[in-house]
Amino acid sequence: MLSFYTSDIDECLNLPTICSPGVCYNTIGNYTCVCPVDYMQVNGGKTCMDMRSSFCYKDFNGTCENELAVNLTKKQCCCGYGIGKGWNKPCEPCPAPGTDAFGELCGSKVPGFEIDIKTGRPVDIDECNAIPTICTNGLCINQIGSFRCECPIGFSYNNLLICEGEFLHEIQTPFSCLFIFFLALS
Ligand SMILES: [Ca+2]
Repeated sequence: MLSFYTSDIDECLNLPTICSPGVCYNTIGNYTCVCPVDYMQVNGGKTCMDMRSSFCYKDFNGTCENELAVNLTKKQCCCGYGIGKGWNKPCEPCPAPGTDAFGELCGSKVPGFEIDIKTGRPVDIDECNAIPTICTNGLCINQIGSFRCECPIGFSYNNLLICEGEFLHEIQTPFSCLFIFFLALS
């Protein structure tokens, strides 16, 4: 016989990884996640967010490459615009933008955005604020969906996301000074 009341869906049974790596408890019309140490219950207890800080790598080419100078959470590393492609030791590749896995981790399938837990809408990630060492020696400018780093003269933006001092190409001889010097000698 059909119940007059809405029958309960067991989310824990239907979506076994919904609380991963936490434990899912089904309730009538709802569910809640109990999260392990270093994970935070977010989204009103609907998911567990990984709060562990670990190595973040700018590039991933079969293995993690170009380790950044600061440890980040997986979310900080993988979700910001142009930050990381790999995380942790041993190395875990970040999910590819546009995939469900990316959406699950970041809240949005588009890099540079996260879901505002209050409104449920995508909001820009302020990479300049979220990642302490980003754009070291330069000026970090947050942009909607991205950020940019302006390096002072003599510095260039490197693949570790910092402004690196360039070696002076050569010390140019101040010809005018030499000319005056020879004039003085003659
Ligand atoms: Ca941004």
